[in-house]
Amino acid sequence: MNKNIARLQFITSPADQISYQQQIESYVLGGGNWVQLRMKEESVEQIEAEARRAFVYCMEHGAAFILNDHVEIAARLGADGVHLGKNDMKPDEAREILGPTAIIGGTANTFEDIRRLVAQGVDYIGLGPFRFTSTKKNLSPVLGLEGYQSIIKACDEAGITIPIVAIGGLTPDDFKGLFEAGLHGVAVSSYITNNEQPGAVTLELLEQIGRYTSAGWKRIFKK
Ligand code: TZP
Ligand code: MG
Repeated sequence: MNKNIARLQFITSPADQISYQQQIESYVLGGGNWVQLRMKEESVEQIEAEARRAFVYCMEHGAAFILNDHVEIAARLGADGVHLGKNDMKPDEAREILGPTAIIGGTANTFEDIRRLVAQGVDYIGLGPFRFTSTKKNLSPVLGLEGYQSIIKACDEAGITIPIVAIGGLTPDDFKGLFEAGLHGVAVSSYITNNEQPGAVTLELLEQIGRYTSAGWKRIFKK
């Protein structure tokens, strides 16, 4: 099954100046096609209402809609998928509920995490954090570029080819090193939400990523 895992994934975060829905609309209108709705402080009812609105918008605009944590809500809506951390429902259990076509992502901080998640049937991995970020509480140890390089090397040696997406305090200056290290993509929250023009900055990020992921660049880089 070909599940298209985007190279620029947007993750919502609470911000004074811009609602979740406005964040999503700006990112999608800026060209983005992968939204993860992440709401940590709100009630389940609020999350479901927000998710319903966001999912409809994403569907109408051709973007994948991934819900953080809440498998039951994702199942009720028919969302494209879920993203699960260590303390959430296990991916194989989520698969039972959501079925084979759903996209299931998992959070990893180590190579061992990746191995476990692959065995549980996830479709992509969010590996991080790259650096400190206040967007997430209870942050795992920071990996830095060297951390990514050694984990990707271990994956290569183990024959693990699952798409891995970097996350945590990312800015476009980090992208070149991460794509050179073999990351499939990047997940960004505050760099987009805190920007005065979240749509325009999304387009810039996509442009930057295109430079590092086009076939031509890969050929040149591999030499
Ligand atoms: N998981 C690891 S870091 C992080 C999550 C959800 C937050 C990413 O947000 P930001 O603002 O891009 O650091
Ligand atoms: Mg979670």
